Amino acid sequence: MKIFKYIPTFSEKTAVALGFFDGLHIAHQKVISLAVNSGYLPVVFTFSTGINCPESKKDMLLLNDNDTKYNLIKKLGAKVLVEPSFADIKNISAEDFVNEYLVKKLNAKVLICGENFSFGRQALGNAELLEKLSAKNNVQTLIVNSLKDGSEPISSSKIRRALLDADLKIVKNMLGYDYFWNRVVVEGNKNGRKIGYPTINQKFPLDSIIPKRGVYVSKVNVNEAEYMGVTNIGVRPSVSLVSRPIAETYIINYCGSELYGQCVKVSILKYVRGEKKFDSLQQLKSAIKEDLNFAKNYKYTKN
Ligand code: RBF
Ligand code: MG
Repeated sequence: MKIFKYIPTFSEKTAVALGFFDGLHIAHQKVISLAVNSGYLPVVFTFSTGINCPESKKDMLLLNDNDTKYNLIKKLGAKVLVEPSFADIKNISAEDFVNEYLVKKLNAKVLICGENFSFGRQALGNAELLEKLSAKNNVQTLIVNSLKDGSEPISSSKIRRALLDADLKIVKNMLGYDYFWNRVVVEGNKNGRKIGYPTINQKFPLDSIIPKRGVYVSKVNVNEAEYMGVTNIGVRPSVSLVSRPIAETYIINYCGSELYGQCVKVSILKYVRGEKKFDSLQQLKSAIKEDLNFAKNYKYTKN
């Protein structure tokens, strides 16, 4: 998949899936798959945020790191990702966005978006206007209705809320996969070894959502291998308090080398308990032992 940080010009006809796509939930997957299966060059058009950010996305904590977002989009079969910064597109009128950028530059023959899609200056363009403007250019528009989990429409903000509540069943139903991160392993305080449970430590980026604090059964991918694990998301009140929660994962049956500096994928599967302040390392140790037993008995089902 080729990534452009600006809006390129294509001679090949394209199908363009439009959206912010945070979390890549099943409705996003459908939007992108329609582009992939269109017969045209499948392009995903999104934008990156920074200091310049749509009002609707201010203070929004993201579900995916950029790399993860790219990988998920790539796995769906997109061949091109166009990701200008929001600052570069925010002043384009809805008309120019469609006529000049999507139709002329990207050579779109099909446009696909979700029903809540908005675009153009002041986000005045919606799916209906997109359809109107593209019809004038003989371009087809496919508008994907929100999908439902039971009676609940699926949305990234509901997934965020469910993660804050550690309601992983909702999270998985909406995402279509277990929530995960794929982040570099950083050095910890090495206290885990002292109590017999060495962990890999991973930080949450400042713009990332942090799931509810506490202990989770997790699945860990190290290189090609997959392990079960127990992950604590927290500030370690019993040992050495940190100001911002980190994720510490003990990998069950792992006896490979140290993983510092490597990216490791950790998926959280099941919430076990909240983080507690223990009075002694001994108490912490036996709590972790119980967490481990819980994880070992946990029956992981793919769906
Ligand atoms: N630290 C706490 O202060 N309270 C906890 O309840 C707690 N639970 C944990 C559960 C698991 C499965 C793991 C791996 C760690 C937990 N920790 C907890 C963090 C622990 O203090 C930390 O991993 C070690 O001190 C090493 O930094
Ligand atoms: Mg550690």
